Amino acid sequence: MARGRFITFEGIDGAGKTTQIDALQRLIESARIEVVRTREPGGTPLGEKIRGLLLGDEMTPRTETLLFFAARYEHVEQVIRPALARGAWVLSDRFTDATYAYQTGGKGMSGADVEALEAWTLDGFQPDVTVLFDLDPVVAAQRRTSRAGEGDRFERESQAFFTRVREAYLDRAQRDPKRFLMVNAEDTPDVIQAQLEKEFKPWL
Ligand code: T5A
Repeated sequence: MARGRFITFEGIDGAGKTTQIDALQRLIESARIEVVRTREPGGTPLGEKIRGLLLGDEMTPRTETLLFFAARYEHVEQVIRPALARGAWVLSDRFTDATYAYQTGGKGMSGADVEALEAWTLDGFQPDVTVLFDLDPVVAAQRRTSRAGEGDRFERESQAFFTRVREAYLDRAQRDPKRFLMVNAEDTPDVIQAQLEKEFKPWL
């Protein structure tokens, strides 16, 4: 059986990923292909517990980075690799690029340290495609404030923080243009959905 595809979705908080992952999941399932829909932090019972800590508790950026990779290692070993091996497509709301964007770009952790953790835990394992939803942090903040509640620990960060995160994502995309698929997240949901359908339909 052919190995499945591993697609990740990235962007600053409120960029519109969830909306589009729903649509892409429907498209792939309509071709009778198994889809494993997952997210980071999270994706396993242990990872979901770590998610609760990461989104709720104050901690140093270094602890935060280690916890993201601890949850990710479980996720890759228990869920992602087995799903790909049986031919499923894995759609993950965030993966390692988020650590480079948020912990390195946003919080100033060393990129070399993150690279070392990535090499140790993932041994070169990477998504086949990463869809990057690029959005002005001002627009993203407006979208987030239209939702109920005060948001998690990350969503309460400043606009300057999200500007650095966005720049770090764009830098990663520029360094690896073959893997990244850019989406202008200011387009309407219909336009973005059509772009993703056009991109992925030939793969089905
Ligand atoms: N994190 C994560 C790290 O710091 N390091 C890491 O390594 C990892 C893996 C996760 C947090 O953890 C951080 C990053 C995050 O801060 P989360 O709750 O999973 O937290 O947060 P998000 O993944 O950002 O989820 P969000 O729900 O905030 O954002 P989405 O999914 O991008 O946005 P979505 O689809 O919910 O849409 C937001 C709003 O905009 C509207 C929607 O209806 C919704 O109201 N919308 C649009 N409006 C106009 N035009 C469009 N095209 C629209 N698309 C959606």
